[in-house]
Order: sequence, then C-alpha cells, then structure tokens
Amino acid sequence: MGRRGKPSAPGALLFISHLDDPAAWKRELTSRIPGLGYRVGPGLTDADDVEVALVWAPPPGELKRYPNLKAILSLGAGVDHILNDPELPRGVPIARLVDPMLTRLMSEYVLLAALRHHREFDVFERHQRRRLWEYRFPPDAARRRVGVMGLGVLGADAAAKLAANGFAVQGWSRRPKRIAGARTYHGPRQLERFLNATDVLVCLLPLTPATRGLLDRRVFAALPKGAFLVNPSRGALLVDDDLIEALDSGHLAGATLDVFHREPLPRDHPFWRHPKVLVTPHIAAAGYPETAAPQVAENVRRALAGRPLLHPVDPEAGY
Ligand code: NDP
Ligand code: OXD
Repeated sequence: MGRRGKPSAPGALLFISHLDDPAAWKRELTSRIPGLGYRVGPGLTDADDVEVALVWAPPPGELKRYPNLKAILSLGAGVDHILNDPELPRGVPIARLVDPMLTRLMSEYVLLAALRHHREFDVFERHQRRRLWEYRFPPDAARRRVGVMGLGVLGADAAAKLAANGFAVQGWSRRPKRIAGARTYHGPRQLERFLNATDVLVCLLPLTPATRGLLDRRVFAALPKGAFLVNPSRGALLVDDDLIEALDSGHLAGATLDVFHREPLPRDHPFWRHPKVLVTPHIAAAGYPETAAPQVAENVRRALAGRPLLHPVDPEAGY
C-alpha cells in the first residue's frame, strides 16, 4: 500500500532536469528495469505512483508533492541542488551520481588546467596578444606541488592522474584518507600546512555549510606567492572579491573557474575580463546516461525494494 493507502502500482520514476535528456535516460532505465513507469516533471498532478525521483535542480517545494517517494537520486555528483530545497521531504534517502565518464571528464579538466598553469600557457596567451617572443625554460612538474581539496570520488581520481603526470601531489579531506602517490592532510587544523605547500590549489569539495565561502583571503594568504587556483566544485565556495584582490596584488598568479555564485555568470562580472582568470561555463564534467545508468538502475531497484542506496548522502554533513 502507498502512504496514502492506495494499492501500489509498479513504481514510477519521476525525471526532472532542464539539462539532461529525458528520452535517453528513459531508454537506459526502462531497458534495465522492465515495467518501470517513467514520468517527466516537474508539476505532475496525479503523483501517487512516483516512488523514485531522478533530478537535477528540481524547483523548490517540488519533491514534497510526491507522497510515496522512497528515494531521491541526483543527476549530478553534487547534491546541493537538492538539499537547498527548504521544503525537501524529510527522511527520504538521497544518493549521489557516480559515473565513470563524469569522473574521467573531471580529471581531464583538472589535469588540463594544472598543466596550462604549470606550462605557462596562460602567460604565452597573454604574450601572443602583445606579439611578444620571450623564451622561458620549461618547468619541472616534480617541483610543482598540486594540492587537491576533497579526496572523494573525483578528488581521488584527479590526484592519482596528476601524480601519474609527474606532479608532486597532496590532498586534504575532512577525515583521514590514504591516496597512492599523494601526501594527505585532513581537517581544519591541517589546512594551513596543506596550503603552505601548495602551488596549484584544486578544489573538488562539495558545497556544504562547512565549505561555503571557504576559499577566502585567509586561504589565499596561506598559499605561496605565485600560486594558482582551479575551482570546478561550486561557485559558493569562493569569495569572489578575495580572489580578485589576491590576483591583483600579485599574490596569486591565475585562476581557472568553472562554477560561479550565479550561473550563467552575469555579463558585468569582473571575472569575464580579468587577464588572470579563465572562465569556463560549468562544463568540467557531466553525467551521461550510457555510463551512469548501471548505478542509477541499481539504486532504483534498491529504492523500490526498500534496500539501502549506493553512494548515499549524509544530510547532516551535506554531501
Ligand atoms: P564526494 O562526496 O565523493 O567527495 C567529497 C570530498 O570532499 C570528500 O573527500 C570529503 O571528505 C571532502 N569534504 C567534504 N566536506 C569537507 C570539509 N568540510 N573539509 C574537508 N573536506 C571535506 O564528492 P565528488 O568527489 O563526487 O564531487 C565533489 C564535487 O564536485 C561535487 O559535490 C560537485 O560540487 C562538484 N562537481 C562539479 C562538476 C562540474 O562540472 N563543475 C561536475 C561534478 C561534480 P571525506 O573523504 O573525509 O568525506
Ligand atoms: C555535478 C555537476 O554535480 O555537474 O555533477 O556540477
């Protein structure tokens, strides 16, 4: 019986996303779970058969309209777009997306950004605009310390690939972690030591109450002069004005930013025209139905059977 006392029909999945392709997800999921109902929202009127929601940025208040919801599955690795709903139904388990393709794409982005700063392509791009030919000896990656904040699915993969490309890699997480080829730090008390020894800071933290505004002037001041920032996590981790100040003072040498407080980045935002900032439009990685469907289908089966989800979110920690 459903929570409203109606006989349970075979469970239906509710799909909500303004970015992802509902038809491709339907194909991948219904071929794996015969009989699965598939409904595209938001705003369904008769919603009692919906037992699982697969969502990216559902409108606030939307998910509370489904009384028989057993699980909320994120179409992204981040879940801030779900947890920020003040009316999110309590007690419904939430799972993150873990997609091998998404992970690979993110590591490509991080590696590309780290190499671009390391091999000074950002400098040569500026030189070309002035037709300036200036020889500079290619630097040694083994002497470039890349610090990865967040050693979860994405941070751990990026750290391993940075190390495989010869960088001196270290990582920082909430709880102690071991990563092959990288020195690791954890918790607020070890943050400064981690930053002091980081030339390229890569942020792969989730947006949570503890990480909002973390990338501020104190963090930048703890980095060595000439350091770079790469932020493909979430825009709200960064204090924009503090970054601009650190770049303008010459303390930081450059930044690669994929995510912003407001997206699309407003046309009058100073990041657009800052010579030391590269802006990309939240394209570091994405989930693909072809590669992510096995995990999502398994979570749909688990939800319908009332079993624990893979990659569950701890709503208290916010990730
Ligand atoms: P995970 O949940 O797997 O990992 C999160 C990591 O952050 C963990 O290592 C965790 O520590 C650490 N962490 C969380 N809170 C803190 C804290 N307060 N202090 C120190 N460390 C902390 O997430 P993913 O790796 O899958 O994804 C990371 C983020 O990347 C997503 O939340 C999303 O915002 C962003 N993203 C951006 C994309 C883009 O296209 N720009 C695409 C996909 C994701 P511990 O290991 O101790 O738990
Ligand atoms: C994600 C994203 O969280 O694409 O997966 O930002």
